[in-house]
Amino acid sequence: MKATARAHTNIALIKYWGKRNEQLILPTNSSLSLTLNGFHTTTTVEFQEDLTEDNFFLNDESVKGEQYDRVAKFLDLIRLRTGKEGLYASVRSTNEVPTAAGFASSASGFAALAAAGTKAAGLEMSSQDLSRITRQGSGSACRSIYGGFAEWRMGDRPDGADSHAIPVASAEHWDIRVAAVVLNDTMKKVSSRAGMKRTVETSPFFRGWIESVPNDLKEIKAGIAMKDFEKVGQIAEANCLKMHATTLGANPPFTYWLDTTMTVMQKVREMRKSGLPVYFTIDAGPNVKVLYLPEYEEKVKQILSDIEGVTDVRLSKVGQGVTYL
Ligand code: 2P0
Repeated sequence: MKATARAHTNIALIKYWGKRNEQLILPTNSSLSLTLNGFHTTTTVEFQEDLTEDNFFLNDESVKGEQYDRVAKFLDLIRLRTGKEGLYASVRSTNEVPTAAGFASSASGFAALAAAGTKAAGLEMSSQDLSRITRQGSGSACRSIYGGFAEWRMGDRPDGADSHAIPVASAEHWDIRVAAVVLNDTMKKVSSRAGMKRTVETSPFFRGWIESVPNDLKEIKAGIAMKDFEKVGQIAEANCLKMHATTLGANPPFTYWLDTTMTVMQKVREMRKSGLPVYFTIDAGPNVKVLYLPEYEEKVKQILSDIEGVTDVRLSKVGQGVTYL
């Protein structure tokens, strides 16, 4: 009745941006990510007969409100499978995903919760089953079940049975690195959930986004197989720009970028011009992630740290999938 699991966050090279079913969390496009070893969540779930409701502690603090509701709702999915509907759980999570680094801790959070929760409930699950149920906690989390490079296949079934991640290449396949460039950020955020909803419903550019993803995905997978860094970087950077372009067409329009976001993007382009192979990608926030090869680590870190408005640069390698402790 008790289990502990650890999961790492991931960074999408081909973005998940848009839902076709909000209830089941079914996406409008397939996506592809890199699991990162630097940032993880460890979660223990224990189902206990004497509890009258679920409780959730994050870094030793009791969590209530929306975050608690999402966890309890996810545990309902597990209870539905086991038929033990009055059996509540104690959930204890430790997050080693600095929120300031602009990584969604929901990816590692829901992957760890799903792994620990299903195991504690005695459910036998394949990685694919686990990815499928994790998806219903948070979409991007379904990719964190796997290490290395993972693709979330959107599927086409209305019930979501074919919408889950699959492994594309292991962490050992290719040592590429990610620098998370943290900015001095005071912007009020549009959550990714709200942002993608507004974009799907109102942006005329959304159609162009959807139409362009299948080719990006096909090309980036070829690039990963060949370990062609320029190809992978170019596609990832262009795919990120297309995703962000959709938000400018939304009603009301919005952007996740700050002036310093664009300063970092420009610096990355300059580094490329001077012969350093580096590419950027950006999620639903202002921080920039820079892809680079290990031999350039010192130089890349130095240049990025020197940019005005950059408060921290966190480095990460490719990481492993879910593990049980
Ligand atoms: C991604 N993002 O592929 C994209 C890129 C943000 C930009 O997945 O509503 O937190 O829980 O399914 O997974 C963020 O969306 O959204 C996200 P829900 P999630 O990583």
